[in-house]
Amino acid sequence: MRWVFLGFFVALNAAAADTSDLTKDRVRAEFLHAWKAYEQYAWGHDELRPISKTPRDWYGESLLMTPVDSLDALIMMGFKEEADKATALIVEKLSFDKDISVQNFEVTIRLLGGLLSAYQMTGDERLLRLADDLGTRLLPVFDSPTGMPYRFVNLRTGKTSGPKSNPAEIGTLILEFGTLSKLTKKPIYYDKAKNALVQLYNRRSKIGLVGEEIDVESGAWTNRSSHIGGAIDSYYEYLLKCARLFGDKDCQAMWLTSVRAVNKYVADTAPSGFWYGEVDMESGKRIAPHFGALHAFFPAVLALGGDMRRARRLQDSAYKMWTLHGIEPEVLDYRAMKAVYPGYPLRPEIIESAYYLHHYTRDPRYLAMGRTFFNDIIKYCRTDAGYTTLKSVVTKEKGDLMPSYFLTETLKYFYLLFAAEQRVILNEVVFNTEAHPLRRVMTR
Ligand code: DMJ
Repeated sequence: MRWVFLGFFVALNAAAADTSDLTKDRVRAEFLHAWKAYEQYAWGHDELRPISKTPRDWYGESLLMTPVDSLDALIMMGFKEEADKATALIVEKLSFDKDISVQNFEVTIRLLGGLLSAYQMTGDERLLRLADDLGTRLLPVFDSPTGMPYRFVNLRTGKTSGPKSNPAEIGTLILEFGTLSKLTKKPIYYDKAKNALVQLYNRRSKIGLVGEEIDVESGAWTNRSSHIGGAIDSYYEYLLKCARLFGDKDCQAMWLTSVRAVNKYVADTAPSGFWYGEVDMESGKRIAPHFGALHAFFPAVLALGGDMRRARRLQDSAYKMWTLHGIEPEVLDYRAMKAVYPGYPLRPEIIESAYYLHHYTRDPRYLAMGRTFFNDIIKYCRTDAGYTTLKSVVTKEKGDLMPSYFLTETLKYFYLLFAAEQRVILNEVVFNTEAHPLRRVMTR
């Protein structure tokens, strides 16, 4: 197995040494600009607030969100010195023995995912030990009457809270917990996450849809709104990716049934284009013509699933959403073509979709889209200390946060889109929902 890691690592670094592509170099330069700002103003903390130049910790104490989330991107882009420094910080300072109640979903996709991908790239056992410790501390979330996870768990005491959850938080765990299982040879991680996924799927409506909120104790839906946006999005992504990463046939069957229902009831055609809106999960009746920055992951997933026709059409619509104000809003009314929630928290999904579509079609239009996204983000979100969110894409008023996913997702997908020699990576890994590349673990 070792040669797989090393081959991967060498290929990535050889690729990073090639500086012939100007745009790729611009991405690297902007990544370094953001990373250096984190180093200068927030080192050792979760995230940077770039306007006030102050750190932000999610739970009072730092879990090193930005360094752990960014480590594989640093390695991938060839920033060896920075990667070594981040690794030293993580290994010396990161402890999960903390009396804090954390959100299982975010910690799984950012920290567990980041530790596992960095471990697979480097073979550094200390990262796997941290991942295993974290996984053990998160396991109590699954101790609900249905087996679907609670939203929060205290890392020290194991006390859980938050029974009202949603498909994204319940169904976006199998890639990380599954990989941890394969690497540690502890089946419990895979089994618990898979059971949660199946329990959720089994509660789909007669027409095959899921809602936006479910009680993990009673198993009853508490919000019947069905869509592909926040609170549901990555549940669909993980059904497909679980099949791809683990060859899990149940996941493949659940994905096919689910995407069929989504295409039948949630997809919508308006004068402005092809979209996916909001419907009632039981009747399929339309609730709202809303699509936003989070929904924009779906062209990538459709393309990964082989549905290039819908993927292309939806990406064209998402591009219209972006160009309406020169940067995308969090939520758009696609019939009125008006921003419903006008913020832009530096989200990556539309860039991720351009990357997948370019990978599968080689159509230069997706490179052109990528250039537009990149230039607009530089224009409106760059500060002298990294990048910041926008409170409104209409007024372009700035917020004060550089979320950890900006480095590991938004900039990584730009890099992958423009670094031609990196494109092969999509045939070799499965990206978790936080853009951490995971490799299939070969077991005898
Ligand atoms: C990331 O943490 C992940 O992509 C997640 O699936 C959705 N939200 C952010 C990025 O927008």
